[in-house]
Amino acid sequence: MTYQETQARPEMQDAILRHLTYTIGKDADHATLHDWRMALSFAVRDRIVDSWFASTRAAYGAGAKRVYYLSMEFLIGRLLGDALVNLRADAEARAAVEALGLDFDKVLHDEPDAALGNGGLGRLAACFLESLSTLACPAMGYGIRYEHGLFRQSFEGGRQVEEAETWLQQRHPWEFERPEAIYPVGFGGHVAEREGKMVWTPGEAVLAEAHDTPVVGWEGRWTNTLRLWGARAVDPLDLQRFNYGDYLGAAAPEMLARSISRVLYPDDTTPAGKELRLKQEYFFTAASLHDILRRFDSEHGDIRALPDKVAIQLNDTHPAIAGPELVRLLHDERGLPFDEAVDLARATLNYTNHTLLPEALEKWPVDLMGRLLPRHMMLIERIDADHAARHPGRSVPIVAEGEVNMGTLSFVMANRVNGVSALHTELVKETVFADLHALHPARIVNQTNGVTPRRWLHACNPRLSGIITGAIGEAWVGDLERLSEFEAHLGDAGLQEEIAGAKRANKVDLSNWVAAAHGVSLDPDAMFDVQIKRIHEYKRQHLNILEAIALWQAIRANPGAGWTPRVKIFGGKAAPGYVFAKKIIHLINDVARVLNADPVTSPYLKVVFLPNYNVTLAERLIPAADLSEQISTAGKEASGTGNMKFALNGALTVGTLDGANVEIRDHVGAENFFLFGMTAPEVVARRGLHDHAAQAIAADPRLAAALEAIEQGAFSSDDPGRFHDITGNLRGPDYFLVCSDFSDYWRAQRGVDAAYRDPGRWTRMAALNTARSGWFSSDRTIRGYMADIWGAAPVGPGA
Ligand code: 26V
Repeated sequence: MTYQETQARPEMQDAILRHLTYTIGKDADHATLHDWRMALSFAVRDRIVDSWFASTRAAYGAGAKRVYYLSMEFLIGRLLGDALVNLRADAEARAAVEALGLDFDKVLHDEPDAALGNGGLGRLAACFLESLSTLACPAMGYGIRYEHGLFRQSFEGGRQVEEAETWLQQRHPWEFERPEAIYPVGFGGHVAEREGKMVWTPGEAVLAEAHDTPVVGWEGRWTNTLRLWGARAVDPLDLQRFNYGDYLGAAAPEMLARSISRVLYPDDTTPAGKELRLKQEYFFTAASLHDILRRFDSEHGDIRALPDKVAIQLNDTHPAIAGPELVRLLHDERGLPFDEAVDLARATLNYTNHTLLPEALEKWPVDLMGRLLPRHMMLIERIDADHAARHPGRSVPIVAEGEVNMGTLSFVMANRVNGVSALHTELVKETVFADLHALHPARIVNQTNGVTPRRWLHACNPRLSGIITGAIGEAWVGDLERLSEFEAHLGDAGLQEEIAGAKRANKVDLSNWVAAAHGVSLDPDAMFDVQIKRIHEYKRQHLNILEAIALWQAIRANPGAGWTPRVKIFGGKAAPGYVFAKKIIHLINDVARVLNADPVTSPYLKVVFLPNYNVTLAERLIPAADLSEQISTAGKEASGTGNMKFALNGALTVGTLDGANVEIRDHVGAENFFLFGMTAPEVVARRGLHDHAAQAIAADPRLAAALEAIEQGAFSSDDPGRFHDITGNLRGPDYFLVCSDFSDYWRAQRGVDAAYRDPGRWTRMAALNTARSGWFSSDRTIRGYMADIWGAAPVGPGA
């Protein structure tokens, strides 16, 4: 008899102690915080496994269609708190941990933040996994088990410093190694024709080894798998070299192979290391497809049924090699005719576009592709010729000017292509894929992004969550559109006071943490104005800091004018090779130092740049924010997802008509959103004016004075020329139209000030943002993918 059959399920406390003793091998008297966190994690994991097995059995039993989400990035953050909330075991765990004499929050905060992604694209993948489980859609995420996630950021003299991230140096309690799921992945070599068939003989191979992490949905009813591949050498040790005493050389094959899953690329702005990036892409795509076909074969007979049973989503072009790889598997290895292989692959694959920025659209040199993946290069050319033959004279080449355009390849090989907000999808149709859209007018669809309300409201903001549940019951957590019921309660003055009190308490918590962790004191009664996201010119953190400088100058000129106290909080990382973005960070830090030391202005205006922005920091900041900065140049931000998290947590947005801001404003009401700036078509027209920046500066003395202050070294007296790159750019090309949008941004911000001075009005607007943001749940997004793209249905018991 098993342990479970002979005993009633042990209480949480017993389970923690059992794991502390038998899994960790420590007794309670000598256990460290880390030991306790591990023991709690294993106790929680046990409960997830039950749901996991039941889900796997149900999916097999139903012969259900599976969804496979292929993504280079999964920005999952910490898992313990999230798992406890979804299992509805957080109160029980808190009581158990406290009964053992420990601080529950300290135990949760001991977990490293798994940063296997750069930003929005990776976090979206993590929210999607959680929603797929919540909706009981049989699904699997596939990615890479990076040993080092996104770099750790600190500041030295205001400059960004990068250090390797080390989340896997400790044992990772959530994953299960799967030594039986191991596949060789080949590179290089040659292709030869044998008996009328093309045979690829790779010159080298590595092994892809699976590591599975269960992803539990709301209320633990369904659990899917995140399968991450680690790279290993086929022959880990060169024994001959070892025996000759060449110990380093003997370990070389293993080192080389492992380098494939060693680090997450922090955006490849430099050509260096490009080859390794392409290897990473093929490595995880090939292993995933192999695994998917193996599972398909074990359940179904005829490979022609593949699109009925399998839907594969390519998260951006990073796994675009899936097109030729699937054709290779079906045609070369399984003997299907080429045309049929292409049609089957296309019926199975779908592609999501996440950016229109030309520098972010992947293109691979033909010689690199041909050297690393010779058979795939041949197939890409054949797919290209086949597409051209099907559309004589109108085709768009996949291979052009010595490069493989991965966006075109993805489009040609996809059943559906989607954008991530209504505006972005229209721009995808009109710009990058205009010609392909004309050939395939039904292929592009929109799926506006969403965020999981479990992590991004219920778990991170328990005060507001409790108030909502008190008013409308708790069904909203699993069905966010029901938040609209909250609106009917907002006339209640008592409830408004509670909402304001919760925000204030969240701000006190944040202020205490900032004081303790970073030694900066913040006034919780000041407006908390927050911009957190990757640092990029199009996101325009420099517009925000220019406004701070202009405001500082205005306060200095007239300190008694009744200014609205404000704290500007920044967070975000710059790609290590992105020099301009790093300058923006340095400028913000230099401005912060001067402004915060100014006794006249600092009661009204402070600036802080919190280092090492990650999922965990977002969970602290978003519930405490009053104002959400969404100020990208219109047409450049594909969607944004932080914008949704802020609105849901009752922050008001100051923003442009870009990405999902447009839809947020439609939902929350124009009167509850601070709009400014040019529209996407106005941006394009304005760029046509050769001196647009000079005109804008000449028309706005505040902007002119702010630029001059930077140029005169007001924030860098030791090096007045430090920011000439930034001011020179703004006075010259100013491609992202910072100067042209400045005056309207200033106007909108003074409107924000006036609204904040009326606390009743502010709280009502904030609460309406929460009540009307239910549509931005990733559950709604995933339902859209299931219906319009995957043709997938939920399966019991969670259905
Ligand atoms: C990648 C790169 C790489 C090369 C250098 C410049 C650069 C700039 C941006 C990117 C972003 C790649 C894709 C991405 O993360 N897009 C984000 O996807 C989110 C989820 O759909 C969306 O909310 C964001 O608006 C979008 O920027």
